[in-house]
Amino acid sequence: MKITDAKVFVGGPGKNYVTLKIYTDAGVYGLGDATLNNRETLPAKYLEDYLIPVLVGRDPRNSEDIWQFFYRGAYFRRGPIAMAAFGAIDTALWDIKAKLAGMPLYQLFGGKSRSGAMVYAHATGADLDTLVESIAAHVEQGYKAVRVQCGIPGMPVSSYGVADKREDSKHYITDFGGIQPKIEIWDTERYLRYMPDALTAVREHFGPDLKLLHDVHHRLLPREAAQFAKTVEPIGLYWLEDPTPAEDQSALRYLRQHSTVPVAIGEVFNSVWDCKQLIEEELIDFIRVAVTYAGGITQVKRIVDLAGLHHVRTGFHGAPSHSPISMAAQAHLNVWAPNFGIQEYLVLGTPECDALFPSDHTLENGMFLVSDEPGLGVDFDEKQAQRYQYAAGSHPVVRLQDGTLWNY
Ligand code: KDG
Ligand code: MG
Repeated sequence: MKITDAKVFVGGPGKNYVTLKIYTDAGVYGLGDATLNNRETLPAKYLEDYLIPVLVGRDPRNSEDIWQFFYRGAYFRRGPIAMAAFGAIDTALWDIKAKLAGMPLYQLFGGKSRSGAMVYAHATGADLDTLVESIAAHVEQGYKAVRVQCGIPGMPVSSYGVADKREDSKHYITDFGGIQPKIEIWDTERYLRYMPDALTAVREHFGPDLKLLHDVHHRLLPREAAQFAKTVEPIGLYWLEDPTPAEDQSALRYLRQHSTVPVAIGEVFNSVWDCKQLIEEELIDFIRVAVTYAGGITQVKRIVDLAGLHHVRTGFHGAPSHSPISMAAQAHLNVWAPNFGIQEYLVLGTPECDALFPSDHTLENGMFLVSDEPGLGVDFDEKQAQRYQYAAGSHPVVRLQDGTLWNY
């Protein structure tokens, strides 16, 4: 059995999804997602120039060997661009394997450990009242867990994860108005003064059962993060995400010594090596890697297994940038993983997105219910894909009030 061709498609409704389709001589094809948010053309180019020409002719069933071949063969290993490209190939090969087996993908991992995966949605408000409304709307729809991000009084531009307007809430991460980034202003002191009270008010309003998550998006120094974690401890957060910049992993030791707040990290990690120290030292509670740019299913499954040895649960990244292909791959991992925690899930299901990626995965009462179709259970409509093309976009860039650059 041989791979006969592979194509890359860039574009989508309001997103630059990077979709890989691998064709075989057995009449079965596989799908992968290499959407590296805001740098989408790079994994696409990596696939087209360096990987696809070497992939054609290989046996698609040897997904492990193909992964190792590209990873070791690159010599300059890891990094989000390469890992997104390898990940797309790997996901497509698992899709092919499961289709050949005539089974939904989760069966190849060991079957279902649960009926569905609890997801969390994003609630956002430029002020506390709007945030409370946004949370209430999610609770009404059946969500058991929400991430809460709130504007900070006196902050000149809204802070991370805060939509200026309610209808912006799914698009605040990327501005598709061109390659020139918007500037956000950050003020740690105001954040530290305001956010604990805002989170307390939310907890009091919604009671003890709703799972509340909060994303600091790498903005605090280790001592500030420890102080924040200690202060918000009585609120009973489900997790505190990315309290410090991801590069300095030992910073988490300081936080751990001062607080028992559950910590979630890893959305910018690309390999098991990035996760190793945090997991082995038990400095985190949830690992946030994504199939999209952490090397695909082969690599992420390895990370999940390592995490399981250290009581670390999964909380895969699921920002709106991921396409339904990698969200489906994660859904299969989620129903299998013995150490599953929660899944971030921003409903992608606009009619345009459903037409481009038809699937019968469903979301019911805040639970993601995985399809039982053979493979990933998601398809890609090449005709629909012709409607879309790449649009330049950018994440915001963050500065302090005096102009100093800070972490987005
Ligand atoms: O591309 C960057 C986004 O994926 C990121 O900012 C979203 O932090 C994020 C989250 O938790 O979803
Ligand atoms: Mg995050």
